[in-house]
Amino acid sequence: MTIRNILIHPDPRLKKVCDPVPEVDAKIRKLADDMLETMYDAPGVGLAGPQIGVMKRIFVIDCADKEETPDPMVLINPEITWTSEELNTYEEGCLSIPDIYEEVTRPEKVRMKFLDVHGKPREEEFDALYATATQHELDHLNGKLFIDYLSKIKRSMITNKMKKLKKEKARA
Ligand code: GNR
Ligand code: NI
Repeated sequence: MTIRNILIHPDPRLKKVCDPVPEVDAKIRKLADDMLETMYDAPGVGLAGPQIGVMKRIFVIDCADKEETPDPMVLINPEITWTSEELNTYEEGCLSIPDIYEEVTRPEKVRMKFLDVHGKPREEEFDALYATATQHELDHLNGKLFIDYLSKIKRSMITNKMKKLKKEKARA
């Protein structure tokens, strides 16, 4: 397995709509392994293809508590089939926008259909942190970041901060 480099906002690849995965083959399974390793190393509760520059509709999540056994999930070509009317506000972060945390309101529960790592069609209901994370990751596949839910002024402040961070990183 390989830890891949995580792209930092702003990057044009984080703004693009990703392509469906035509077939869940060995290459996709290797990609999923790399994404899980990269997510655990970061560490984060989710990671989407475009965050490592892979413009495909795939993300991984693991929202298990630290004390619990790991719960790695791979979602390929995910689609929302139902959202609850009840909303939930969660302080979100993103590995592509390090050290920034802001409240985002989303449906409290969602159902998604997707292909698992074996290419098997599945449908699952997500709640709590799983619901927040799956919606945050699906947004990545559509070129959307959690800061897109904030005011224009907040978003541009965060973007400027990230531009500075990237310059510092390039120098180091
Ligand atoms: O690690 C992550 N934590 C998190 C916390 C609240 C809401 C969403 C997330 S996802 C984020 C990892 C990430 O950037 N995934 O795209
Ligand atoms: Ni993210």
